[in-house]
Amino acid sequence: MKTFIKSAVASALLVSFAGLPVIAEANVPLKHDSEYVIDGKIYGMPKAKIYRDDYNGPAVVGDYVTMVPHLAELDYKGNKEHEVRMDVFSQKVEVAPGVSYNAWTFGGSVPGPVLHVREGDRVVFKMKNRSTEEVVITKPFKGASPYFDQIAANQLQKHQPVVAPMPHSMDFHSGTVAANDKWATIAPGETIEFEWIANYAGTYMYHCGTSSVLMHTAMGQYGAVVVSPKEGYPTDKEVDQEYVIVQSEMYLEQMGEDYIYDHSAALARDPSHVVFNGHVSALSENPLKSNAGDRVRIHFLNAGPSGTSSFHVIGAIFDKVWAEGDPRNTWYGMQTVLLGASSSATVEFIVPEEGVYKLVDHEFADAERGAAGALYAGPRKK
Ligand SMILES: [Cu+2]
Repeated sequence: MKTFIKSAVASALLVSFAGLPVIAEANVPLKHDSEYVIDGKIYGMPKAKIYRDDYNGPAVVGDYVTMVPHLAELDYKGNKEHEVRMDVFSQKVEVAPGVSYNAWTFGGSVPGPVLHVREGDRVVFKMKNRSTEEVVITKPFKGASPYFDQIAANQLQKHQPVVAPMPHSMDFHSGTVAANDKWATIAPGETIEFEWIANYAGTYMYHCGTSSVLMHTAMGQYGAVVVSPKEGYPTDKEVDQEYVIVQSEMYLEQMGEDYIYDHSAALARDPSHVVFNGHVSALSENPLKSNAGDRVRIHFLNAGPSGTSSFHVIGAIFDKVWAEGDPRNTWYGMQTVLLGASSSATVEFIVPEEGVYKLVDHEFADAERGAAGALYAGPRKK
């Protein structure tokens, strides 16, 4: 309570002394002495902690952490504090039939888990570097996060534990902090813990920021955070389905029966595969579902690491597009959305009738490398 009053006072002072228009105060209480409020947003997070412990529990923890294309429902009002863990470790994953490689992962999948929060929420994040451990993720840890049940139900990537000792880090584009502190690299066996506030609505990339960033991201270390706007999107009441798609490039070369990462191909921007949600078949084996007349919302992130994406749904037009997922950035009537590496858009369209709607990167060299999927629409129900 005391800290909440501090936040309210900080805003009130700004209004009375600076003569500024009314500034919304922060909705989550200030928690640490280092914190302060500007324009209703909280800055000044305490220093990250790096330590060693013997944690060997679930590698992913969080009530609002899911596997793509799912997005957890925010079943609370206002703002809250989220405890989230995404450990880093290696897994052999399949990205196309017969094509597997030893990926570096957050939480065991490529892309990593989707985190859903509301603008203004606080995230208390922990990550252990478990790259020296064989971490099994196909054994769900019930209750740790919806992610495990979804992984158990969808093992297209055929995850198998692999040991690959390596320093790693976590860079959340959704956080506004000193990167040298919070996004610090940790050695195998170390855990990093830090906090950030979801100050800005949007769909954001997270990735490993350890050098070579090109290599660490191309090896599989990326995912999406969806920060839903405090007041929602204007169409919230009309949306029937909400999905997340993450596009990325793979740079793999065959080595005997296996595939390994090819850094010169990554530097030359010559991907072997371009994928939606980590596998050439992710959204064709398991298409998105809807019904005729539904309004579908997709949070689409182009993780790169280096390519662009021209996202298109064959047979539909995006009647609303929010660039970067910020509801102030509205575009209308778009056939494709062009996204650079780490850019996102939240798109919506009406499913015109029963049928199959292909989802593609309309840069067809990428679609032919795998960036394609489908949405199946059943009969109209309304
Ligand atoms: Cu890394």
